[in-house]
Parts: sequence; structure tokens; C-alpha cells
Amino acid sequence: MKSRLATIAAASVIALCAAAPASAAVTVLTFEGIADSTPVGNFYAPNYTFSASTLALVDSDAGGNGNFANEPSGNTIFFFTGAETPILNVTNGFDTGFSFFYTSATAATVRVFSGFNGTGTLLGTIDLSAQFTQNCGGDPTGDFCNFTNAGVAFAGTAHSIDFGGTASQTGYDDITFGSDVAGGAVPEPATWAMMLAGFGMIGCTVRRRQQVRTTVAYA
Ligand SMILES: [Ca+2]
Ligand SMILES: [Ca+2]
Ligand SMILES: [Ca+2]
Repeated sequence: MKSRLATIAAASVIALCAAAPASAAVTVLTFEGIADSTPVGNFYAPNYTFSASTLALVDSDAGGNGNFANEPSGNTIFFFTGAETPILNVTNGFDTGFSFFYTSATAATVRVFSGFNGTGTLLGTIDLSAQFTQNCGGDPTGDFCNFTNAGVAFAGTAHSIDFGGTASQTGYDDITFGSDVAGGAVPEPATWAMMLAGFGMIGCTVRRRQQVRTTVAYA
């Protein structure tokens, strides 16, 4: 039988690890705090708005419907149902780099665009592989147990992302803006100098490793 990310439906939660102030800001959306199988929608509004098909999903080991393990933050990720792939619009735009953790039973491509709703110039692409069961086990349960860090550095200012993937077969967590490494955990040389420039971001990384995230709920 084919594995599915959600045992029933889906939901979402986000936690925000607000990083360094001013220039080298890196923002991570962790989805902690969004109820299981409910739309992410405007949870991070006004700057971040997710399309209607995007749902938060809580690990079944934490009482939700999620069939996953080893999620990078907390107990909540996002996935989608229906034919339309998730679109994330970022009102104020973002630059430098974009990254996330994903788990997927199918290959897919994530695309970053200069305009809203997947329009304008294609600034970057990230190819995903079908890796959901590779080299991993449940925590204690969950078929989608491999979460891989993926990202892209790009020039210009982006305003939307088309996450691609397959309904109920692809999940994401720790959506990261301003770095091509999700969560800023393992910086590439290009982003290392930027990280050193901000104490806030390093602190964020430390907190993440301690499994404690700063949660900022937008009003
Ligand atoms: Ca878990
Ligand atoms: Ca689990
Ligand atoms: Ca999470």
C-alpha cells in the first residue's frame, strides 16, 4: 500500500525564529502552533500568505494525522491536498537565498519567482528527489522519515514560491528566507560571513539544536 503523509486530512502550525535584525535577517517558518489539518493560510500574515491547498500537519506521535518522523522542528510540517501545488506569496519580498527541509515520495521542483503567484522572472529552482524512506526510521512511527535540507542562492528580489510536489506525498518544514541553508544550521561559505554578522541568527541556531524555538504569533 502506498504511504501517505496524512492518515486522514492535514493541518499546520508555524513558529517563527526571528533572526538578526537589520541587514542579515534570516526568517524561519516552523509551522508550530497551527492546528492539525487546518490551512496555513494567513497564519504568518501580513508578510507571508499561503495558498488554499496548503495545510499544517502534526506528527501522529504528537496526536495529529501526520505519517512522518524526524521533522526538523517541533511536531508540525506542511503539505497539501488537491491538484494545486502550494504557492507562498511574500508581501515584502525576500532575497539572497531560500531554503527548507522536505520529505517526498516523488521527484519535484520548487521554483522561486520575482512576482506574486508564480509570475515574473524565474529566479531559482530546487530539485527534490523521492527520498522519504532513505536511511531513517520512525520517531517512533512515521513512514516519511527523511527530511532533507535543500536551498538555492539567487540574485534579485523574489515575491513568491511554487512548492511543487505531489498531493499527500510531499511535505515541507523550516521554510527559510535569507539563507540557502534551512534554519541556517549548516552554513555554506557564502552565508557564513552573513551569519557571523548577526548574533541573533547564531542564537537562533543554538536554540534550534536544543529543540526550543522562539514562537512569534502574528496578530
Ligand atoms: Ca516527530
Ligand atoms: Ca512520527
Ligand atoms: Ca516544524
